[in-house]
Amino acid sequence: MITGATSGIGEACARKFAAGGYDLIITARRQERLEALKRELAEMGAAVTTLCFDVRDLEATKAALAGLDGLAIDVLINNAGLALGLEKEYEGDFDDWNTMIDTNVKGLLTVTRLIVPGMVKRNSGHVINIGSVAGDAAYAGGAVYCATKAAVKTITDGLRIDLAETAVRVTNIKPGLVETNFSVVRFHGDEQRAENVYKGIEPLTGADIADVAFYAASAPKHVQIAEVLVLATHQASGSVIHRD
Ligand code: NDP
Ligand code: 8X3
Repeated sequence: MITGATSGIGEACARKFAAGGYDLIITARRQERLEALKRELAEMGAAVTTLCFDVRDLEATKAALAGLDGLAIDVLINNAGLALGLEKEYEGDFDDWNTMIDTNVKGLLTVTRLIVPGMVKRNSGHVINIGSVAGDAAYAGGAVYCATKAAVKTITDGLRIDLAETAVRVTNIKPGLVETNFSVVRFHGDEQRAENVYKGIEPLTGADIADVAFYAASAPKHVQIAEVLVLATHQASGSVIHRD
């Protein structure tokens, strides 16, 4: 099950796991894109269920997941998320803050809370959370987004501790710059500004992150890839990026 599968990292994960023989539950808010991806993945031989809901909406999330009717989920990729804005903290937009916190933190928690009990019952499963290098340290204009990804790190660590007595594995993948729709969303549709983020550096792709997620899920059962920081070669940290 992959949340936020209509674009970027989630979509790439869907392709990678389908190619690797998994059946898929793909979720996001845009039904048409889910259906288009479903058709593509079905051609690869995957059985695909689409669930259209907003992870910020607790009741809608509960209702959508209840519809799975006990389907066993082997791997949950908590990927749905976003950054909004790059303003100084003292000038930030209240709605942007709420959307980031509600999606990246509370939405991830909600899905986790609803899916993990089944994994515990079966004593089998894997939760892969998409954190970020942004969770390692704040960068200019990124305080609230960075804080949500620091929260993802802590929430992931806490889940791993709470599941240590089970065979369920927990992974935090922390990408750096990945060229997806992320920056277009961050800059509220300003494509020119979004393009500038990836100028002068070869960024990661969604497929690069999907490779890491697939590796973590494919590791022998006694191996738990707890955390992975994945950066473009010319990125050294959240704020050190060498550009030609
Ligand atoms: P995209 O914008 O390309 O994809 C984001 C996905 O999340 C979309 O499928 C979107 O689907 C879904 N989504 C967003 N909000 C919600 C919501 N409220 N409910 C359900 N689904 C939602 O960005 P990325 O692929 O880059 O981002 C994926 C994850 O990776 C995010 O958590 C992001 O923070 C993280 N990340 C990204 C990096 C980057 O540089 N790109 C680096 C590090 C981490 P829809 O709009 O259809 O709902
Ligand atoms: C996304 C990567 O560096 O733009 O989490 O915050 S960054």
